[in-house]
Amino acid sequence: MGVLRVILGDHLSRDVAALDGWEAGDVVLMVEVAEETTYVPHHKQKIAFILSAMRHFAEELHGEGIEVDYITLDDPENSGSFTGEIERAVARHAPERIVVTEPGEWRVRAMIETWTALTGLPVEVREDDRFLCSRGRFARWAEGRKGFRMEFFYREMRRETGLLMEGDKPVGGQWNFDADNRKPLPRGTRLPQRLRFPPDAMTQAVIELVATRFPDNFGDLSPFGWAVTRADALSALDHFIAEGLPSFGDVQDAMKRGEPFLYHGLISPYLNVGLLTAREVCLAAETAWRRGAAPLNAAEGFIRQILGWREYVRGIYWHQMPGYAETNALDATRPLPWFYWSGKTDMACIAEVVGDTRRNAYAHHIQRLMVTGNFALLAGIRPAEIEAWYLAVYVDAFDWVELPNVHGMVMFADGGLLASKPYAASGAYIDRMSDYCAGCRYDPKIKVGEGACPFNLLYWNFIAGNAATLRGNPRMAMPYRTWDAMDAARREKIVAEAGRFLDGLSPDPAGGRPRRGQIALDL
Ligand code: FAD
Ligand code: DLZ
Ligand code: SF4
Repeated sequence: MGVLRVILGDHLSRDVAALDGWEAGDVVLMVEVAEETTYVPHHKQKIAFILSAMRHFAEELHGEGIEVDYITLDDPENSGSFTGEIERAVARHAPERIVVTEPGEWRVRAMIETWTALTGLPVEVREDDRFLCSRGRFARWAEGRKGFRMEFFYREMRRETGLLMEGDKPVGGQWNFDADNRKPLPRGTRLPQRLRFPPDAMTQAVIELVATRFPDNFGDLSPFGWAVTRADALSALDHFIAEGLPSFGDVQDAMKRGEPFLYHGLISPYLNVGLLTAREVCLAAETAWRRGAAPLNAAEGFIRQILGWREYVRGIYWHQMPGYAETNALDATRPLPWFYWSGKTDMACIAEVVGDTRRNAYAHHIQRLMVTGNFALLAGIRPAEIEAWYLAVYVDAFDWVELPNVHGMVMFADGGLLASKPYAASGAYIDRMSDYCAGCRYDPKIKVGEGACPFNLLYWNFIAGNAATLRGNPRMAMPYRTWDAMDAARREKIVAEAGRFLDGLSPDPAGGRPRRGQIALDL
């Protein structure tokens, strides 16, 4: 035969590089493998989403007359790994060479590098040109810089793509409208009903497979409403542009009990597996603004997330890996508290975000950053443990995007490469941006003593405990001035109470540590 074209679970785009130049006689290989479904204990919906999207994509290719060799997870001959399946496929098809698009993760890239020695065949790894910034382009931007600030990267990307530009000037005269995008949700706001996609027979079969194979994994499997085809993902995008985008900007950072989606796009899983492209999503938002269907602060805020943050974190990942994951600038070593899995805590904000995550395999950016993330930072959770949690629980989680967000943005474990200061906040932030505190046993206005919000205690304890590393950071001058001005007895009390609170955090209420892949929920 001709070429063995390998399509991984996040390569589900018809124009993915590995399919370029397809000819009759070539075979596309797609494999569901235990190694991928268990490298972290993924949320049940995440496994179902990826496997179902893979099966639908294979069916579409087949419909075009492309030969697809598709190995299911329950195939008795399945070796359980990408590498094992390459070896078996080479034996079955005797190809003259192997073509694959570069994978999204360092871990898989290292595997692919063994394939030539294993099979004796040339392996062509093609650039993933679905991203707007190539790895080479990012490396050129990063060269010689000490700190990588997203805002400067973003401006270059705006210039290069022409998105929201008038000549060489940003439309509206400003690059960034963030200052307009920090409002809490006004009372009585009527939020749009979100589009959900009832499982078809193929998805239903995958749901049953996941229920049988992964009964103890975190998260609800039903109701499952994610799109698993490009056509449905495009409908989800259209729906968001019409119903969500116009209000996306103003309340982008707001949080509300019982409203996990607000005006967010809910498109990250589709972008990340390839059902939608970054370019078409950005163009859809720009077109909505040009038609007058969305204000500029909304369109710019949304485009910045994709053209800016998404491309930037991917650039950081490939530029810094593999050493990036190993740093621990704040020497954080505490084990992950069990309530990240169970949701059982008196902190109403954490209980709400973990509950949303369990039900939907989704939480929006500020929930991830300022609730579960902020807590992990303030409590000094070991970066690798909180990273494994984020990689497991979200339907959109892939190492290249999860790691910089958690390691850099949340945990400051890279010492400030990605963020100029830690995103540390006390309870006042959560109180301002959400209605969570109204239903909480703690009070965000109490700083120390009976009823004090743990985020208040932990915030100052974090400031005190990390003074050696953070005091010299000019952006941290204000909190250190406030801390220094506090009377000594109060400072001592805060540190003592925070210490008692932290000592009470349990990594596993049942005693013993949870086994990877066996996260039994106790709700
Ligand atoms: P919207 O709010 O509608 O934003 C639109 C799009 O912008 C998203 O779909 C996403 O593609 C992109 N985007 C927004 N923020 C970021 C960002 N910080 N980094 C990269 N892309 C961004 N996103 C993932 O796709 N996978 C992850 O594993 C992931 N882990 C995260 C972990 C933490 C701790 C934090 C703070 C953020 C993480 N993000 C991750 C980014 C962001 O939270 C999600 O992309 C977003 O919540 C997805 O929902 P949405 O499509 O409704 O996003
Ligand atoms: C995340 C995931 C899961 C759960 N299962 C599979 C799978 O069975 N087969 C597959 O090709 N991909 C899967 N994926 C996505 C891969 O982990 C993803 O392609 C890599 O992260 C790319 O580096
Ligand atoms: Fe969270 Fe503190 Fe508010 Fe409770 S009072 S919901 S712990 S921020």
